[in-house]
Amino acid sequence: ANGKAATSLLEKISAKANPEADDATEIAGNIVYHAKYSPHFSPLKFGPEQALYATAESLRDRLIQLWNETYVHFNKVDPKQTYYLSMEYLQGRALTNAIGNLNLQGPYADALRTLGYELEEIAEQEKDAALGNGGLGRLASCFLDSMATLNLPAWGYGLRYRHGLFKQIITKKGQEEIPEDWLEKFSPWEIVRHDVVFPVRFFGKVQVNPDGSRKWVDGDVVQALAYDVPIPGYGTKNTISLRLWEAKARAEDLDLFQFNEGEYELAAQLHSRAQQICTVLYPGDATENGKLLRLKQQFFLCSASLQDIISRFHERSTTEGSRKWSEFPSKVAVQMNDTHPTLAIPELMRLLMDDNGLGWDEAWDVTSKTVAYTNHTVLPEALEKWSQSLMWKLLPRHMEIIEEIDKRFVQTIRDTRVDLEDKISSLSILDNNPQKPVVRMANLCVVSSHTVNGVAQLHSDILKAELFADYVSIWPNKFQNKTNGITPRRWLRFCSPELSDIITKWLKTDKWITDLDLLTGLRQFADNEELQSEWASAKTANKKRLAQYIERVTGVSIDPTSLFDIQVKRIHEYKRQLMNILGVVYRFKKLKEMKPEERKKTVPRTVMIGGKAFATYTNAKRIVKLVNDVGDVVNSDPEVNEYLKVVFVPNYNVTVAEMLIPGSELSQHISTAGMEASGTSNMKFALNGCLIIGTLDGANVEIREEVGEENFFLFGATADQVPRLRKEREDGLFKPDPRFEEAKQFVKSGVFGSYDYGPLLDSLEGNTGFGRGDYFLVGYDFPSYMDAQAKVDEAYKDRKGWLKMSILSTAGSGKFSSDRTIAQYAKEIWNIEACPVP
Ligand code: NBG
Repeated sequence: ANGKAATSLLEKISAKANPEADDATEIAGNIVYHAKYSPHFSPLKFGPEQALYATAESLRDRLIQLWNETYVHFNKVDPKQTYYLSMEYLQGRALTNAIGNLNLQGPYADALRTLGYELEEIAEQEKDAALGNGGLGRLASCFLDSMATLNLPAWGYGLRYRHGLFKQIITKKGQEEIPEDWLEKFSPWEIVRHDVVFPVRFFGKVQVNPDGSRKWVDGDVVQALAYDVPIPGYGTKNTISLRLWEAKARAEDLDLFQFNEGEYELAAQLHSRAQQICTVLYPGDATENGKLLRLKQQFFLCSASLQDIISRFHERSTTEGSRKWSEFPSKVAVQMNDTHPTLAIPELMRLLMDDNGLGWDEAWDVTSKTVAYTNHTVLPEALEKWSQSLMWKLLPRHMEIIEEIDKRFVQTIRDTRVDLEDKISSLSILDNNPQKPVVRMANLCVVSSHTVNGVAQLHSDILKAELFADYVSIWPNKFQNKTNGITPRRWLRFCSPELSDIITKWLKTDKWITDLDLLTGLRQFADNEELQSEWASAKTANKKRLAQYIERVTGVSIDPTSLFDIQVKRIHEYKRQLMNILGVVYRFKKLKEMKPEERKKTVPRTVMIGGKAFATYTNAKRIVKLVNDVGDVVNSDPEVNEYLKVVFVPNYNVTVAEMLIPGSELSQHISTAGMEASGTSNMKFALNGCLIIGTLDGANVEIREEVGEENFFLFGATADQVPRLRKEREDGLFKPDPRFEEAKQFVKSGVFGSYDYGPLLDSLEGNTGFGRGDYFLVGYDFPSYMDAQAKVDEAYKDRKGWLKMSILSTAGSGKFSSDRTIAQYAKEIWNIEACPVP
């Protein structure tokens, strides 16, 4: 469609706002209404972008209505509510999801067609809301979808970053980062709540009152202003909120005197300091300034959210008088998504004691019954530790409270557990090492929370056996597992409508969309030729769509009949993209050495790798560069490029994932065992009938159990072998496989260009002065990885066999619905119940 034609169509349809519109004509009227009367652009232009905003606003009307009904209903029933605190949400696009959850695809597609557009074309215009880094942020977004769908009384709380995760572009130098700009125009989904504003203090000092009570005073005060994003449930009226805070200075913080003197920057100092807080997601914390800003962000989220939660608790007081604080834990559950919102603990203590007059014991009782903590990693570098001096400076009252929590905890251990005497220095919250005194946030979480959970069975077992073992001996019942999940709406129903329709047809119901265990019903048809052929045509359609996308963004043309092999996730040494690309290098070398007729017998493959590297993570960036360099050489090699293509997919994000996953046939989840807490893309791939090559790590273990070991390409060391293997490596007892040596040598020979890969490859050596002596055991796992890859090729030659495995993979993925995960949190951690809007 073109904008001009659409504009003239627009003039033919009468504008009428009706939030309850559900047939195509009325919806079209609604869209036209917004194009005309909520104008964000010059009049008489109705290009695809204008159409997106008007369409989104027409949906928003309906969502606001449902939202208000939900809020009124929660207010009336007054159930216990969950508040999910997370520094990250990777929402992606919202249009297709909202239309799908409201079950309005047909009418919306028709309405837009009368206006000259295809729904898909309009959906394409939307920018991703990328307020997160990776799995942890996407998990939070899947959880919101499930909370709404399960009718749970719940809220998400986060920050409204002006710039989300950077945009990755690939140049001759490798990855470059440019700022992302989801709010460049504005987001049609958020609604600012000018009446929801809370003050948040930084710096200042502690004042001791004559009665001995303490109060935090002075310093800078910024305002937290709420922006709400509607989260519609699937097939329900319930629509909940993701509340994102923005930092603002007050008008009186502008120093007019200085301004009139011409000192503009000085005059607006507080404004610009407030603005910095929500400017970017996760600023690099390598510098002192970066650290301070990140800590400010964390506190800002916690303080604003808790003030809001407390005010809601009061708002719902009965006429007989205000509520007792002891009831708080029966009305409020706070879930901390990793340690990033740990400051919720001392902030809740402070609000209860200093602002509401509770004593220590009472405040502690309320706090520890309210907060729970999810751990998402065992990587030591990701376990947050904040410098005590920085904390004293920014949050002096909170440091007093943390000291007191620590003191009381240590005393209890001394009094009751003499056997743990020599463990106290590692169990305590404060690490008072004079070189570098820090606060250990994970310890503060474990000591203060009523429940601590890991995110996959293996990960939870490792937490209990290693990281938190001594705490387990103190509180054996505190620790749980909640295996992650993904929303089947976004990750199957909406991203692969073709496959979804086939599933619905064969199961004779679409109930699987909210009851994913029903997918097991596909098992009985796994051998059925008719299903197999339908399955194959859906996969082929998705592969073709993906091939077009790849050609458009990279210029590389790929063969849709080749095996599509994908690895997408943040680039990290423990995730071992380097093993993947070295495997590709080896395959390339062998293909080069083959005679043409031999090559013809091989299985053609397209290897796609995508993901962002943290801007200052040098080895990760080298890996990105290597994948691109290998791709350049392989793809332009006329002897080989019929049999092998290597593509680096730029700027991996939620929307790109929605394109890649449905078109995948093999996906790689190949982290060193014990290091990936769960992984969630593994679940998305398996659900879409993609087979996994992987290690026994994170949720792979459970996926393999569910889909059946014959449908999973397993390789590599197990988590319990890893320490011994590292030791052997150190002791020089490791004998590398010749294939591994050959692949590395080939890279070193300069075949892939002049970039110096020496330092990257040195990280794989056991006895050089560099790196960590192949800490991630790429060398050890390489031979079994290559053997598993050979099995993949063999299996792919058997087309029927492969389709069967693919169907069984989908059939076995029911467990990995985030509906299951959230139902378990609700029952076993939050103690909340569904509260459906009638
Ligand atoms: C990540 C893990 C993943 C896991 C997600 C969601 C962090 C700190 N952890 O394995 O690395 O799937 O969390 O739980 O981002």
